[in-house]
Amino acid sequence: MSEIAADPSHPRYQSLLMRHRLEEAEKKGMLAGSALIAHGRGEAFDYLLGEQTIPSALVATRQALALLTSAKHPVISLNGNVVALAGKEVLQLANHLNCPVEINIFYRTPERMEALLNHLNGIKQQEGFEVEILGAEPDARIPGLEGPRAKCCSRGIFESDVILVPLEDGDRCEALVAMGKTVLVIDLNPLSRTARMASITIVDELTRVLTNMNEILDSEKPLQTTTNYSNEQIIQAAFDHIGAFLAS
Ligand code: PTJ
Repeated sequence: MSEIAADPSHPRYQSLLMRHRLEEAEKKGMLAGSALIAHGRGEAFDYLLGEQTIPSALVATRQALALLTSAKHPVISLNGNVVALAGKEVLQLANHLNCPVEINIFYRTPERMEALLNHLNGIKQQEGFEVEILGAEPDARIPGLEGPRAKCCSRGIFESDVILVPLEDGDRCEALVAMGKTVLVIDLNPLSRTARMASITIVDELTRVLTNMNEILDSEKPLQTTTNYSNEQIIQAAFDHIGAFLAS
């Protein structure tokens, strides 16, 4: 790691650390070719949000957690960026929730799957997490999607009722909603089709959301879902925040 990225007092520490994690993951063959572009788009939106968890995102985070803790078959879907940026935090969350994770990547190759599985299994062993890691042997398909990105596991994504899919693409989000699932997404871009399609959209940065979720699970139980929850209002609150930032 560069000297700057290793210094937590540096104002850009968090951002540099995330970039460093992606660089390392790229060397291990974990990432899609467009992973860094996707990250850059996320960074641009995070800048507009003030690189912080805005109040509406925290409301969405709590609602998502309440749905995950009351689900029959919760699952967390993982792509290359999520494993690279927050492999430990996401396994910690799955360990808390006692649910499986499933590696389900858009640009699927055997080499990437192996690199991602190795990385996650290493963290699991090191941290002593008891989490089932699915994805290596898909035996089902997400209806309405073409090609390798439709592949999934029956015991994971296919049979889940509530699914957390950080950094999802719009098509797949739509297909999962069409399967009748409650789809929880994390996306810094409130304009994305994913953000608009999902049941719950958390407009916040991935690692902040996972840290918040783990802290909430450590300190508050049980969580209650809000009955009059509106995803549209939550997304509007993110637009309002960005608008106020740009006007200031
Ligand atoms: O590993 P794969 O093959 O499944 O591919 C993963 C990527 C992310 C490359 C792929 O799904 C992709 O191209 O995604 P998109 O369509 O670019 O969407 C990524 C979305 O995530 C964008 O709307 C970004 O704003 C957002 N984003 C990027 N980094 C973060 C983020 N949101 C929250 N936290 C981040 N760290």
